[in-house]
Amino acid sequence: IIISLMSKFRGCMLGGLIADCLGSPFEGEMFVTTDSVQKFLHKQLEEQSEKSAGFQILSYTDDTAMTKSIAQSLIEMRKFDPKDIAKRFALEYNKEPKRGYGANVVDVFAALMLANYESPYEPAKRQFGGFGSYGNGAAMRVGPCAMYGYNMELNKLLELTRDSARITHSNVYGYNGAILQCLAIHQALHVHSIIRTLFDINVYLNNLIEKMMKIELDSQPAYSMMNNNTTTTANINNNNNSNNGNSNNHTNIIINNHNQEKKIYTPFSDKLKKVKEILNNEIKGNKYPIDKIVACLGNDVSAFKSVPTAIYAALKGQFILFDSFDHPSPIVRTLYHSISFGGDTDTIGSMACSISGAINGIESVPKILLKHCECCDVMEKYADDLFRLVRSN
Ligand code: 8NA
Ligand code: MG
Ligand code: MG
Ligand code: MG
Repeated sequence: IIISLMSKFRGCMLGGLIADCLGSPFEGEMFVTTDSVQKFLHKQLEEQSEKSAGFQILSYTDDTAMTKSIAQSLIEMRKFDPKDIAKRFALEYNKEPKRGYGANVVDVFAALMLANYESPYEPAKRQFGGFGSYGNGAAMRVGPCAMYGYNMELNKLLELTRDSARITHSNVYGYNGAILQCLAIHQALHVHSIIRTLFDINVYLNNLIEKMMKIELDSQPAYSMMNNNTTTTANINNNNNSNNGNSNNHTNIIINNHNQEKKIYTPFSDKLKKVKEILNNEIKGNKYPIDKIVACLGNDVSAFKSVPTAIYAALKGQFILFDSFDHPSPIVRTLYHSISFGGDTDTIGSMACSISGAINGIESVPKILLKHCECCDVMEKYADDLFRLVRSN
């Protein structure tokens, strides 16, 4: 099966939307039972008329609100314009503040507005005592950058993505998380057929690990500054679950030729290697309980503990495994896995399903799920506009 690029753009955009809308009723719940997720999804998948009593239309949240702003800006400006994006973020927030934004990012919007969007990277740098936010708020909105950058040279795409992130997230964990999510979507858009074997998974992940390693090696000064600060490091490293073995240790120590110890930080690449190890074991039939996966990969609002989790959910959803939701569509299985982790369900789901949608195209998104979501026509239009923009360049 060959999936058209337009279908992949739509799948990416609408995959992100459905998981934001359907994931948000579970957002913030630490323990979600698979029973409750199954029941909820079965109800949403039931064929029923939109006019029937009790038909639920679910609202989108900040994930989609910010994705819309980036898409609109790229489409209207026909280039990446950080001031224009900053302005759209702030105006969108002022228009509809109750979309579930992160607790601290809203201060950035106020400061951007106050400075009339001059120096759009400055307010974000002042967050968290100058360390900047490492939340997943830049990663969750990166889909339009991956689509817009479909034909871009890799370095240009990385720069654009980093800058799109830095408007609100100046911490290296925040913007590198956004870069990883962008690369995951970008690769998914470039995959020519569906992912269905362990071999496909390993090719995809090896590619991602190779790119991420190079990026992280270039991020050493920023990583070591973060990791030498005890208070911020404690937040990044501590997992809520204590039985996570050595997953806190994401430093590799090397000895240089002067016999000095030098720490090399490759946190996201290391997490991707874990994702690969778990998936390889699972596809071969070994079982991992959900709490163990959560302890290892994370499920919270930080980019470090949600972007690799989303990539894992997206790839796992390509298979029907013993613990899969019994549904023929990979995007529905991806959504099921994402919500089952609990925590930041809408954002992990939104990131995971935009990857899955970019692999499998819009045909993999059940129409009935779209009907349950606010704003799906607009999102489809943005996908088409971005597609035309990429084709015309
Ligand atoms: P953000 O920049 O406010 O970051 C989110 C949170 O992460 C902050 O409020 C802090 O608690 C923490 N944080 C980030 N950086 C640091 C740091 N350097 N030091 C200490 N703590 C830090 O907002 P964002 O845009 O990154 O947030 C995105 C998430 O918030 C999304 O998941 C979105 O859906 C939303 N949200 C999540 C929840 C949830 O449970 N799970 C609830 C409401 C809203
Ligand atoms: Mg959301
Ligand atoms: Mg949200
Ligand atoms: Mg969220």
